[in-house]
Amino acid sequence: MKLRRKEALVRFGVIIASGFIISIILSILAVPLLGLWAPDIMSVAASFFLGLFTVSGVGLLAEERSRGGGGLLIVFALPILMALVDNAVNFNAVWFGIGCVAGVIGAVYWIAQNKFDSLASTARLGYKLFAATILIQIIAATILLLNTEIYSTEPIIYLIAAVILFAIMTYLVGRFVHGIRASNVFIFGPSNSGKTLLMLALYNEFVKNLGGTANEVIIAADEKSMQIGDLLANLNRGTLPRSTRQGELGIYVFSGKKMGIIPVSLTIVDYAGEHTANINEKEYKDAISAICEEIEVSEEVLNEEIGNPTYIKGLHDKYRSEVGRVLDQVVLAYIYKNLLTSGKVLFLVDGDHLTRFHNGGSSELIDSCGHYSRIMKLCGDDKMYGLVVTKTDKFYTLNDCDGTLDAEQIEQDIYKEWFSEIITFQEINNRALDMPIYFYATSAFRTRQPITVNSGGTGTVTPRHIHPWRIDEIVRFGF
Ligand SMILES: Nc1nc2c(ncn2[C@@H]2O[C@H](COP(=O)(O)OP(=O)(O)OP(=O)(O)O)[C@@H](O)[C@H]2O)c(=O)[nH]1
Ligand SMILES: [Mg+2]
Repeated sequence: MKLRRKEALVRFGVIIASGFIISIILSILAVPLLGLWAPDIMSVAASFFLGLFTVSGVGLLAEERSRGGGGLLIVFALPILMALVDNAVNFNAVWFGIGCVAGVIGAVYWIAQNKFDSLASTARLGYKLFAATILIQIIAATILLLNTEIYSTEPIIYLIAAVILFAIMTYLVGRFVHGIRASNVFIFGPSNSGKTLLMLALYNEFVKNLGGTANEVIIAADEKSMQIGDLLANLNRGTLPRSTRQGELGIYVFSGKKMGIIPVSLTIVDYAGEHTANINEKEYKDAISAICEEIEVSEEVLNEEIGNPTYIKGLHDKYRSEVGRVLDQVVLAYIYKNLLTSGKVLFLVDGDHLTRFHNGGSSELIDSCGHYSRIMKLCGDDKMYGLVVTKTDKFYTLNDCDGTLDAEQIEQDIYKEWFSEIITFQEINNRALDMPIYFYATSAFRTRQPITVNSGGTGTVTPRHIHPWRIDEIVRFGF
């Protein structure tokens, strides 16, 4: 479920309405002035940029995070377009058409690459150049008027009003026309939060439904035991994945194609040890310096490449023992970099905290949500976030719930019963007005089964397969 869906919708409605009203007033104010001074070159430029940003705005509707901005540009463009066409001023149909075609080419290219950030930049640039063209014309027309007519303050008042309206609209465009690099999803979770099993469940979905393939980068004494094939085979034999040990790192990158063409990828990192508390720029820089001291590589290169699993693999192959000595720093730098560059981030919340809520679990939740809220601030509001409660089968009977409605009801219940008391979660909830934040409950084992864990960390479990619940929703969040 989406946090604060209704309030965000109302806010979105107000912004769209503002864009529409600004556009109507601007049309009324500007059209008479534009009629006074509109040399061909200005009409050509204005028509081209109008076509470009309108069509780019339509393209932005294709992705949730950019939909509001796309809507804003469209409702702003329509009244002005109609006023220009109606009054036959400043409108060149051919160049408007060329602008639209350029917009279509840009939109198709960026959407196919899943780079809505680039599409949003094109749309913002198109809008700004259009606004600049119109403003230049209005200023020139005002100067003309002041020179030819008996002194009158009217054109100056029109000009000031137009400047103020464009300033407000430019602020709205800067604030709300955004897109994300939607193809990258990064999953981040502390120890024992259910990363390995969630990874296997997602692998299942990816291979079955998205024509997916996996790329694994594993750094461990026994690399084979962390490979997906091995983990699944062991599960099939009744052995749960063992806990990831200190000095081990698994990066699993799943790539697939949405609707057969749009590239999508998802990265999940499995590692031991806690990194939630020290995700910040200072720790990142310290980690980069520490790695450079151990391995002969320049800080610039490392800074550029540390988020790339293939680079880490190459580094590990070349400097095996050195990487081993600074593995913690490599993991931290890798996580930090991916949090910043991914379009979507999922934070795992260990469902075990809910099963022992009054027995220390609530403190753990306050702590995790506090860190996640801080990381959201660090990563910015240009992304989509999700909070994923794992192991839901441990505190809910899931067998009967197949429908989405039932599942959403369970999420609502969990939200109300446990999270409404967590003050740091409330902070995340407050952030949900500025950026889309989702709240999910998932399970790797829909059918609740006794899991016995022996002292070695491995155990036997009756279900020998991942039987996912709400994992498809996580995939839907990503793509
Ligand atoms: N009942 C139930 N148990 C789960 C689920 N997911 C994980 N677990 C259990 O939670 C423990 C941790 O799961 P992992 O998937 O290994 O979690 P992790 O985050 O990779 O843990 P580390 O590698 O130790 O950091 C194991 O004992 C799992 O059996 C789930 O959906 N349902
Ligand atoms: Mg693990």
